[in-house]
Amino acid sequence: MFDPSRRKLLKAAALLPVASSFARMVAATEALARASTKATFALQLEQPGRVVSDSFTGLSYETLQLANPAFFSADNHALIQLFRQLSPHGVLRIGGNTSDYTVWSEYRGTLPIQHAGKIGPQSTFVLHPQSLHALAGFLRATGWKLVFGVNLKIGVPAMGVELARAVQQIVGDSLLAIQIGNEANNYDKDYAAFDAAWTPYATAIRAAGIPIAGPDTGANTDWVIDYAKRHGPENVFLSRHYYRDGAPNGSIPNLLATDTDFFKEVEQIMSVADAAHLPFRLSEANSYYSGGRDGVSNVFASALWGADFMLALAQRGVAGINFHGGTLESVEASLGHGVDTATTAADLPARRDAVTSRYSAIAGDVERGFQPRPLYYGMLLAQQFAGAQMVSGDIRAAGVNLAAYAAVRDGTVQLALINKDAAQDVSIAIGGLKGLSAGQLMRLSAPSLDSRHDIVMEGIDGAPAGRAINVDTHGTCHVLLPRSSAAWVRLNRSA
Ligand code: BDP
Repeated sequence: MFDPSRRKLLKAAALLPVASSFARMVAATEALARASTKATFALQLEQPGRVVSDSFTGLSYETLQLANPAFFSADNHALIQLFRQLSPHGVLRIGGNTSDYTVWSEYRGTLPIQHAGKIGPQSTFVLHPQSLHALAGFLRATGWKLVFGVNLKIGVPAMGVELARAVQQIVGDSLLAIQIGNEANNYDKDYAAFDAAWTPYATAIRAAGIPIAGPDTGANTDWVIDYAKRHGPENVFLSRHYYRDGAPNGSIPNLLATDTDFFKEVEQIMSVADAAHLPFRLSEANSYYSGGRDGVSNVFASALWGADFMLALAQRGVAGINFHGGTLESVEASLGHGVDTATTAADLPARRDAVTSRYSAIAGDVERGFQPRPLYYGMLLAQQFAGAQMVSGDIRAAGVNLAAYAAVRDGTVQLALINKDAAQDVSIAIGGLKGLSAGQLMRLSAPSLDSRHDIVMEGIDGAPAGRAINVDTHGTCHVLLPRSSAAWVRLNRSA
């Protein structure tokens, strides 16, 4: 017979483990709060800053990636999905060392033989129209714009113009700009030599009604400034590259320490770019050159770095960043290395990793499919700021390696809190939020800083939706941020 008291008992018993795990969770949170270092982030909502470009997020690939027309193609649904999830208005840059060793299959003029240096591509790559047609389909399917680099190093402007024309005809409105040469500061003797080689290309490409950008230098700010002064108005944006250092010097602590000197250079460029009313992009960037550092560039630390780095740039008014990556084969060829991607890895994620360059934000290839790398999640966090207006805030973090950013959009306030400290949990009091009530907090976390997989960004990808968060009557809200983790917060205006 049905016994209601027995049913109640059973129900209560069933809830016991839940209750005790809830109690454990509360106790753990309280313990964390007691043990954590206190920090404050005081917002000045009345001091709005830069508006973050809608097309802030970007990726960069070697021209050699186009060797397989099935890679950037309207049929590569898995890659299209990952691009679209990353940004509805992103920028794909095609270039790198292999762009300066690319010849256009349709060019009928004579070409000099390009000699290979010690580092860099060891042979030329013949680009066929089929790859550009496929790329056009990929761009239409993703909604992304294209920045495309032509070969300056070979010194044949006529071929550069023909290729630029073909790109424009084939991809149409998806073309944002043509760049001429990749890191010419690594092969031209000085700025004057570069300018002399570059000018015939630029003149002819512009005469054909095709937009250009540049100078796409490596780690060189002076050339960007010289170029802006001489050619600023001819360009749709200014560009240079960034890598923290070479792969042999890479480490997690190095990556997570702020590169203050570089931001000074960014500020220098921005003052010139602003005066010329020109956007400035890091058209190619990543953690460590020479293809990235295994165990650093491809682990969770790179997500925290990527989010912080992007937002530090956005705060300074930089218009965008293209993280370099792609298959291991394409990137290693850009450095003059052949690769053997045969792998014995049993599982698919590891096999995809094995065929991918170490710093790439997306792993995989046409054969094995694609998956996000940790860096991808950091980019997703920063992408939440696209189109928003940054606001100033004062961080007091008592020795914790903490980064914090705020922005406003349609009356809502959003925050990115990034605890890059591997040793300290932090309890942050965010002040200056009068007029705001409640919102949502979404965490970005992983089992550890060196996790290659199992990254969770709440609010996306079937992950938990995040949790409610409140602003108190003093206009303060409190966030507990465990070491090596980040959070994104969105707060609404009080009704
Ligand atoms: C940049 C090059 C790119 C390389 C990268 C690297 O433009 O082609 O793949 O360095 O060294 O300088 O990882």
